[in-house]
Amino acid sequence: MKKITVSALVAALFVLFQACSEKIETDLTKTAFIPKPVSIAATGTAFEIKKSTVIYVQEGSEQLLHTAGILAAEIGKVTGQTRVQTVSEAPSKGIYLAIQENDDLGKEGYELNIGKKLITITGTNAAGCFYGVQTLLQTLPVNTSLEEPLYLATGTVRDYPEYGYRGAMLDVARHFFTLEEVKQYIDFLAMYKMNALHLHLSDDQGWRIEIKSWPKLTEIGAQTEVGGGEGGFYTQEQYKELVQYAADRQIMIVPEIDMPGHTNAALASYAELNCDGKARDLYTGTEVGFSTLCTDKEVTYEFIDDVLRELAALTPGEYIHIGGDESHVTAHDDYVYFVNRVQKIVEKYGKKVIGWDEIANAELVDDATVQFWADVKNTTMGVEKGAKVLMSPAARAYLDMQYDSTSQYGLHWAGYIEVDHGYNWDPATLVEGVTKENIIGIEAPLWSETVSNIDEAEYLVFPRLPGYAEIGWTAPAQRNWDEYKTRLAKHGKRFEALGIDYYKSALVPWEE
Ligand code: NGO
Repeated sequence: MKKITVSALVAALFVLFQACSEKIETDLTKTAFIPKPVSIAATGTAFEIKKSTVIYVQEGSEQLLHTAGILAAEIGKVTGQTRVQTVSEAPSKGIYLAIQENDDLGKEGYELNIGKKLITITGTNAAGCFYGVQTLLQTLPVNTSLEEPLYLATGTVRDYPEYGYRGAMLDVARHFFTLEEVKQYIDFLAMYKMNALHLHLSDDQGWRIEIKSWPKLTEIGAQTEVGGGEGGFYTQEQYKELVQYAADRQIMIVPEIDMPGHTNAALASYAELNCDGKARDLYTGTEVGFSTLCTDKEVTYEFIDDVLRELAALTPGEYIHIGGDESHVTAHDDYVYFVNRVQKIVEKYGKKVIGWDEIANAELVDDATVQFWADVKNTTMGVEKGAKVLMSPAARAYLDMQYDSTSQYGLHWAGYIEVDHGYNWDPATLVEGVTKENIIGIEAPLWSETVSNIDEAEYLVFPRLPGYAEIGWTAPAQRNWDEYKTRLAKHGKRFEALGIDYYKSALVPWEE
């Protein structure tokens, strides 16, 4: 009888084990990536992640180190611990993150190469590397235990986004969300390669950011919220912490001060901002369109100058959002005069203007962006005036719209948005006269009249958010609902593992 060596036996057992174990997936193309990458090529073997697997980082980039830290924390959950080390040259095994110029991949692109011994993630910049890491994380099985060996299918993903702005909004004014809750929201965006978080920081019901030169905004204006709860605000120190937390995940925060309407909280805090010089009462209802700053008082512009100066100093990102929606009690000419002046203040502090589509009624400064939410005429007028467009059509992309009439939370003034309806549209063809060249990207806003904390918000955010992320990232020709829903179905387990209270839409074949 032929002698069987120990190593041959081990090899045979390994093959047997591989064949028997459903855990080992060697076909990378079967991974349910969201957003869908530009290209995936499988090589049919597997990389084993062990406790000893080291994450190597090309030396010289703080941002890469942060990204490696985030990757190590995630892999550490399945291996117990994972070490990060900077190196000056590519290693021969382990996981390696590096920045490498690659004209084919554009500014945020990356290549993820999973070999049998070495996983390499190269991004054209730090953002690209971060996205490559997110893709790698989606290849990790959900719910693995520390005892089981962990294999990843090998192959190459090459990838880059369709749009440069891929965002979501959180309304922290109608209901206040704590720092921890906003960080959780940021984590959701990061998982799906979104890169902008628009914070709606002020509205009739609350002012949520400390402004040192106008302290009563928070002493008075932050003290309540919809329904009469206690409200809250971010100190400038806390806000900086959020900005940094987001930046570590390649997300820019776009702060919004909504004006001249949606300003009751400010009008309650300072009597002089009202035309009649009388402070308003705090407001905890959900009506819109009843408040306005006094557009012909100089103090109004001194106020805005101070607010925007302090806000710009807290904002490394390029944009400041000036709101401008639903100013129903501001006369048209006053509105135009006001928006013209406020845009100049934003420019003075070195930032680009974004506003809801109504701002197109003003003369727009260069580089202004109009956020389409409701009015096609405003939006096309904005384009004619040379503005860019951010696509947030309420009837498609509002995260606060209900799924159907049985939805627990949400509104339905713009209709119901089931998961397929939220996914099945193309920003570049939705509005006649607004084409890809005009569009900076897409943003899904979550207004918070009906949700008061992150757990309630999760029901509206998931499972629609990944779909908006994919619309922003993946070319329309590569997207189709029937295929997408099978990938989304596999993310249900991920949501559960993260404790996300998602809406289990009957349209998605969720995996048990
Ligand atoms: C509108 C309104 C908001 C509401 C939201 C609710 C815009 C831009 N202004 O969208 O104040 O909260 O609808 O869906």
